[in-house]
Amino acid sequence: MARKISVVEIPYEQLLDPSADLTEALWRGFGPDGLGIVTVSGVPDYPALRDALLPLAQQFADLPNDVKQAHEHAASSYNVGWSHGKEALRSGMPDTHKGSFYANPLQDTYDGVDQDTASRYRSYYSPNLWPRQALPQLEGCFKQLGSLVIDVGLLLAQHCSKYVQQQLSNAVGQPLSQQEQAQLDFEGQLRRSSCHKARLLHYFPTNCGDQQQQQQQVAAGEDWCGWHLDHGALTGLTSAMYIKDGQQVPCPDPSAGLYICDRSGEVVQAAIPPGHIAYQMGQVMAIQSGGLLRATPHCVRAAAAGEPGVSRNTFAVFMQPETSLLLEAPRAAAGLGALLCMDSGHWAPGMSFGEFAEATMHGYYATPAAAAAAASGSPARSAAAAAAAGSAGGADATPTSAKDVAPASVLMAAEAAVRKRLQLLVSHE
Ligand SMILES: O=C(O)CCC(=O)C(=O)O
Repeated sequence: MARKISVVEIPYEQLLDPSADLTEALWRGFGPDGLGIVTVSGVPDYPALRDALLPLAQQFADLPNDVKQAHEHAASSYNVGWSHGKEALRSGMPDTHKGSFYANPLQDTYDGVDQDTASRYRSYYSPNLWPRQALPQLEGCFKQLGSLVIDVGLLLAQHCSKYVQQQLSNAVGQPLSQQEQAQLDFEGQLRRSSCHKARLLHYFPTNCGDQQQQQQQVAAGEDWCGWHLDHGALTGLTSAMYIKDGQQVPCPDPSAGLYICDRSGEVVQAAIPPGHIAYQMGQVMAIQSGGLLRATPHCVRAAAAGEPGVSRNTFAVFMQPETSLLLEAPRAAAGLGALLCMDSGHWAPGMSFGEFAEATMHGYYATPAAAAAAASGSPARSAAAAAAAGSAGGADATPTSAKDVAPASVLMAAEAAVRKRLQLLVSHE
């Protein structure tokens, strides 16, 4: 059984103070030994907004099928509105365990985006599709909580910039150039972006629907959400709410929930307290920091057994830069070797975020034809293609096995050297 760990906590009051020194917390949470996740406690209004939104995941899932289908959007590869059974499980079977409702919580339309960009990146630049008649309260609750999670994430991004800039200027022994500082202005890049995407997730009770198939999948170790790295900048995540018959209930299986693969390859269970917002590091900031910040390999394990009829509901907010942002690793990081030891996935120098996201998505397609079908937004895709399309809006890349995202275990010797070097830099302050 995996160890349960508590995640590094940063009080909101500290985040609000731009001069607060969060070096230690950021090092422990996002540094080379960290899990790539921190939680923020004490955010005003957060508990009430979470309590208002998460039950709506259940209510949307309970709507008649034709209503849900009317809120599907194939042209965005199901990265807008309702998505169910479009992603694939590790076995290649369509994932019917969970349903997601996707939207950009900050804007409904993209009038300022040029036509070529909008049609190339339809998963980002397709208008929101709200169920204004079927579930009118969803839009307001989704936007309110989504905006709050982004606002707090921007504060965190600002501290991450400061942290990385300090480490890098210590490493080179001089202040960074203005250009280098601008490349590391994560907060500014995210504040200007129109590519954020939030996902209201509903994991159906493990013992509803095709019980035999579900039991076989859980017995085979199939996860509710497979191992992956988020390919955006930062992902805000609420703790999950379990619901039965419209009422909140305790989690039916203590081993269900979020798991993270740590830097030594050990899989641990991460607990997010209900009053905290968690932030996971994504590949974008990992690349941009030259590996000083590490992305989080994570998955969600299903409840193996328990009371019938209990669903899991949560909300993930993928904070992402504009598709045109050039993704660069800082030159000052070259000597640290940290970049060599991290999983930068399908990134290559010179790529924009949009190209990186596209490469990430296509990298997980089973065949070029499936990739092409999904890129064209065709609904007639294979489950594997659909799985990758699930990541297109900046959600997550869904690799086929844990080994795809556990690079630390094969690079441990090099990691140890880099860790020592970085530790010296941190303690040097
Ligand atoms: O359900 C969760 O707790 C996490 C969801 C997740 O990892 C994702 O949507 O990428």
